[in-house]
Amino acid sequence: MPQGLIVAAFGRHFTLETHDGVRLQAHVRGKRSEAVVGDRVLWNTTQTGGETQAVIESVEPRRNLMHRQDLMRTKSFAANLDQVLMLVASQPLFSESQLTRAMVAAKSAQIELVIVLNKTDLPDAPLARERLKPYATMGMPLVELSIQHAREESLKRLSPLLQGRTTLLLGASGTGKSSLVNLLVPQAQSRVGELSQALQAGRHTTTHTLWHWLDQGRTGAIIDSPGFQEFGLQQVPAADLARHMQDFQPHLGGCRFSNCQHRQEPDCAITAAVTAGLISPQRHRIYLEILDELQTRRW
Ligand SMILES: Nc1nc2c(ncn2[C@@H]2O[C@H](COP(=O)(O)OP(=O)(O)OP(=O)(O)O)[C@@H](O)[C@H]2O)c(=O)[nH]1
Ligand SMILES: [Mg+2]
Ligand SMILES: [Zn+2]
Repeated sequence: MPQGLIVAAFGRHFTLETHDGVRLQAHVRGKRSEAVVGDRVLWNTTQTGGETQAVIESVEPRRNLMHRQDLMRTKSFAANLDQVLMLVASQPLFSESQLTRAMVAAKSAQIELVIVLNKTDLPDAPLARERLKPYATMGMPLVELSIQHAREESLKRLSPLLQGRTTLLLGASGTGKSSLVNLLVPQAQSRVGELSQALQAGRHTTTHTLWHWLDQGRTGAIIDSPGFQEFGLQQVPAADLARHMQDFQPHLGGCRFSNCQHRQEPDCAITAAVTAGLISPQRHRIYLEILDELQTRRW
């Protein structure tokens, strides 16, 4: 059976790319649609009403899967990734909770994450940089861009990061994910939203996850995804949350109780690190917010 790559997902319908780079519309056999963008699949053809159609027979084992799990549903972003670029913007000022959630999801899936601050041309950029300081301090890779106003410089910073790798773009609506795809792959012509409209109507310009090759040799790829608002982490066991917080890691193991939840327990190394200014109070607050969520899960 030939192998293919899933390059777009629309519910139960997919676009798959063959070895020769031909793109075909395909659907999955059976009721469950398990394939996601980035999946390698085995496929076949069937005849329906005189038409030849591609059918996905099975999904090859995944190297990793980036997904979020809300209380009611699981949303898979993409599979078999080398890294995630998490886009944040200065206007409207990004949510640190969303950033942290994406970081925890990537860490628990063992996928590297790079923070990209876009729209540094806007007046609120210094505010965004201030908010990102703890992330730089904890050693997160951080890239600053102005896709709209410094195209050449943005390209120069991005290209070495993306060559030969599969990268998922993640971020709230309007942060510039599709603008970034258009900068890198001009023939992609992804729809870019009018910011004011997109925000007022709560609309997402990009509605589907889409794979784009970066080079003729098909070695590097960038995956555009729709902006998210909610980012549930129900896939993460509550007891694992602290070790997925990069700035907590150096202090773990130092608490008096081995099952310390780092709330208000005596001799807690994490709250001590917050008091000592080694962990930002904001990060600790977000940790507690997520922990509460995970401990009230319904199953
Ligand atoms: N000022 C400024 N605006 C930018 C920059 N990059 C992108 N934009 C604008 O931001 C708006 C949203 O950009 P998109 O690329 O559609 O954002 P997106 O992340 O793909 O949004 P969704 O598809 O809804 O998730 C557009 O109006 C872009 O022109 C930038 O560097 N500076
Ligand atoms: Mg988009
Ligand atoms: Zn503790």
